[in-house]
Amino acid sequence: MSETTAPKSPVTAAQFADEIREQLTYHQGVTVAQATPADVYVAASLAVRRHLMDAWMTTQAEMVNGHTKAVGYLSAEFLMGKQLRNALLNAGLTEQFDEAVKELGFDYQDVIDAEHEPGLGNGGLGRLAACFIDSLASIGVPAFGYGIQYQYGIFEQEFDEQGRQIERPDYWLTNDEPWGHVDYNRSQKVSFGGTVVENADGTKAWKPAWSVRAVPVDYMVPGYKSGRVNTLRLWRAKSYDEFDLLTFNKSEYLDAVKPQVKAENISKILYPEDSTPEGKALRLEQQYFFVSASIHDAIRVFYPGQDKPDLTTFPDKITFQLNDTHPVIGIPELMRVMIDEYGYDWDTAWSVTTKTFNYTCHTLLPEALEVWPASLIGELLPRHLEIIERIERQFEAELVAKGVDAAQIERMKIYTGDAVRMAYLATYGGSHVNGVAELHSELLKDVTLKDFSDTYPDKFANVTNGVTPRRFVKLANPRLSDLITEGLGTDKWLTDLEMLKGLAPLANDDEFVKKFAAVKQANKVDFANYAKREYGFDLDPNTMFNTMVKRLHEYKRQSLKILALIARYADIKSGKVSADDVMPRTVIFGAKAAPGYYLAKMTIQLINNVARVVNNDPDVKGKLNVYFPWNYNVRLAQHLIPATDLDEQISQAGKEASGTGNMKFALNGALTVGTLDGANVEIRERVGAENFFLFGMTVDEVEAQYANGYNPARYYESDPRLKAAIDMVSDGTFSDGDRNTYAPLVADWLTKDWFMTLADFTAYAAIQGEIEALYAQPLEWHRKAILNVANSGYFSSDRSIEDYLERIWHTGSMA
Ligand code: 4GP
Repeated sequence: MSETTAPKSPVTAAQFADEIREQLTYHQGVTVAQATPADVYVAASLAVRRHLMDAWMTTQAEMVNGHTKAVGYLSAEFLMGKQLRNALLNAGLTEQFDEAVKELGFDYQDVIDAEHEPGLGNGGLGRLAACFIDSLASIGVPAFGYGIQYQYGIFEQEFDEQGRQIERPDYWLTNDEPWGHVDYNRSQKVSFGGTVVENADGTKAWKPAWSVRAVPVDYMVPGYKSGRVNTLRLWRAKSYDEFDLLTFNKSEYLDAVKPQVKAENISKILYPEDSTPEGKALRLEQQYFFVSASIHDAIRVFYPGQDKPDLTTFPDKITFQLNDTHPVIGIPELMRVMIDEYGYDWDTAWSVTTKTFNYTCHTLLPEALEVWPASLIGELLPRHLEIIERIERQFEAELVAKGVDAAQIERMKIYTGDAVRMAYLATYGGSHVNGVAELHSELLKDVTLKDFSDTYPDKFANVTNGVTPRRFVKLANPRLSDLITEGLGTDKWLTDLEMLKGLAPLANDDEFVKKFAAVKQANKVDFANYAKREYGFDLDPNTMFNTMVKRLHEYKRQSLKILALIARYADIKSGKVSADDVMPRTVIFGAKAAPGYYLAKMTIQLINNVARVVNNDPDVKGKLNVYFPWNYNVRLAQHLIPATDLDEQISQAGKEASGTGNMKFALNGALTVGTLDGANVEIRERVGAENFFLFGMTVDEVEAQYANGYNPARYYESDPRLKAAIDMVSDGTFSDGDRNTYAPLVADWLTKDWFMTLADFTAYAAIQGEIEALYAQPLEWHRKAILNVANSGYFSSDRSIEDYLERIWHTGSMA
C-alpha cells in the first residue's frame, strides 16, 4: 500500500491531550486530577480507536463491495501482546501520545504498563497468527482473524521457594478493556449434541440438544501506514438461559445457573487440560464453537440480507486458512451448512468446501496432530460424524480409482471407525497444505504426510514463517530502528524489509559498527534496569547476554543448555579452567511448561536451582550468572530480544517446525548458536555460514541413531564433562543434598533421552570456545551481528503473507 493512503499526521500533541481529556470526562467520568495511569491508558486507547474508526469502516465496506477475495484466518490462538503502543505506531500517533501524556502530568511508561497483556495463545502458532494479521492489514489485504476470546489466557507463571513452576489464572479481563467491541447484535447460535433424523424427502436434519450464543468481540487490526484496519473477531460464549427461574425459586441456586456455566465454560480458558474425557469434550466444543460461528459470520458479511445466497461463489469471497488442526472441524461444518441449511447437493458442497479451506501444519511431532475419538464427535456433533463417514467413503473410492494399494489406503484413513485424524481430514478437504519452513515442508511431504503427498503432490507447498518488523524491531528496539534508518537514509525498510540488505556494506565501516555496538550496549543496560525493577535481578550489562526463550519442551533441549552450563561451572570450580580465563556470561532463560508436562516442569526446577547455586557462589562471581525471569510473554520478549548477544536455537534436528524467535533475534542483531533445524537452515543460508554458530547432528544423523538403537549412556561414559555435569545433578548439588529431586530427569537422560541431548553435548560444548573467541573481539562480533540484521529481511511476515497470497490464497491487496 502506498504512503499516499496513510493517514496524515492526524492531530497535534495538544489536540491528542484534549482527546484524552474528553474520554476521561465523557467515557470514564474522572478529571485529569483524579485519573490514575490506568484511566489514562483506557482514555488514550479509546482516543486511538476513534482515529482508526473511519479507516476500519471503509476497509469493511470495501471488503464486502470490492472484488478482492478476503482471507479468514481461523486460529484457536492469537497471542497479540499489548495493543496500545502498536496501535499508536500504526495510526501515526506515537509522538503525539508521548507528549500528550506528559502534558497531562503522567509518565508514559506508567500508562503503557497499565495495559494487561492478553495471553490468548501458548506460543509459536499463536504469535505467528498475530504477526500475520498485522501484515495482512499492512499490505492491505482484506482479512478477518477468527478465534476465541478466552476469559483466561495462558496461565501466569510463578516460581515457588523450591524453584518449581506454579500456574496462576490470568485475570486479563478484570479491568476495563478498551480494545474489544462486544457486538451483541451480530451474535451467532452454535448447537451441540442431540440426534440426526431423516426427513420425509430423504434429507437429513440435525436436532441438537443444546445451543450457546457466540457473541463477537471485535478488535481493530490497524495496518502500518496502509490506511487499512482489518478485524480480529474473537467469539465469547454466552448462555441463552442465564438461569432457570423455576429451579432458582426452589432455592437451588447453584443448579439454577448450570446452563449458564456450561455455556460460558466454552470460552473460559485457553487449552483446558484434555487428559480427561470432559476436558477433551470441552476442547472439541471450543473448536466447533468458534469455527461454526465464523463460517456463519462470513456468510452474513458477504451475502448481507440474503436468505438464499449463492454459496457457489463463497470461495471467491473468502479463503479460510486453518491454523493447525484446531479449526479443521470447519470442513464438515461448511458441508453441513451448505447441504442442511441451504439445500445444496453433496458434490456442490464438496467443491465449494475444498476450494475454501487450506491448512497450515506447525509441527512434526506425531502426538501434536489431533486425533478425535469418533464417539466424542458422535456425541457432540452427530451430523458431522455422518458427514465425515461419507467423506471417508468418497476418499477411499477416489484412492481406489487412482490405483492406490490397499495397505496405503488403510494407512491414509481419515476416519478409522474409532477415531478421526484431523490432519488427514484437512489435507483431503482443502486445497493446500503447507509447512512453515523449507525443511519442515520437506519432512511433511517425505515423512509425516508422505502417503498424501505421493497421491496429491500438488496440494503441498511451503511458506516460511516471518515476524512483523513493526512490533519486533521498531517498537521493541527503537535505538536500532533509528540506526537502521540512519544507515539506509530512509525508514521504508519497515514495509520492505529486504531493504536491510543495504546495511551489509556498513559492516565494514568501523564507525557504524561502533554505533551498532553502542545500541546493543544501551539495550543491555535498559534490560538490566528492567530486570531489576520487575524481578529484582542484578544483571551485569558488561557480560555477554546469552538467551534461551521458548516453550519448555524436551525437543527444544533446554536440558542441553543447562547441562553445558553446569559443565562450565564444574570446570571453574575444579580449577580446570582458571576464573581469569573465563569470558563473563549471563545466561537468561524464559519458558513456560505445560501444566501436565512432568519432565519439562522438572527442568524448570533444575534451571532455577542451578541459578540459585551459581549466582551465590563466590568462586564464579562475575563470570557466570543465570537468571530465569518468570512468566515469559510478549512484553518480556520485546525487552529481552534487543538486549541479547547470543541466541540459542538448539532443538534436535527435524523437530522444530520453524521457530520465529530465531528470526526476531537475528533481526535484532544477536548471533545464533543452533542446529540445522526449522528455519535455522534458511537463516544460516542467508546470513552466511561464517556468521552463524552451527553444531550438532543433522536430520539424517538423528534418523540413523534411532535406526541403530540410540544409547545415551554411551555418551555419558565417553565425555567426562558431560558425566560430571549429570553427576552434579544427581548428587544433590542443586537440591540441597537431596539425591532424589531430579532422579526422574537423570534416569530419562541416561536411559531414554528421546531427543538426543547427550549425543549433541560434546559438539555443543566445543562450539562455546569459538563463540567466546569471537566475543573477545567486539568489532568482529558486531560486524557479524550487522550481517545478521542485513540479511534477515526475508523473515518479515509481510514476505510470508506475500507467499501465501501467491502460492495458496490467490488474492491480493485491495485496490
Ligand atoms: C510452533 C512450532 O513449534 C514452531 O516451530 C513454529 O515456528 C510455530 O509453531 C509457528 O509456525 N508450533 C506450535 C504448536 O505453536 O502448538 O504446535
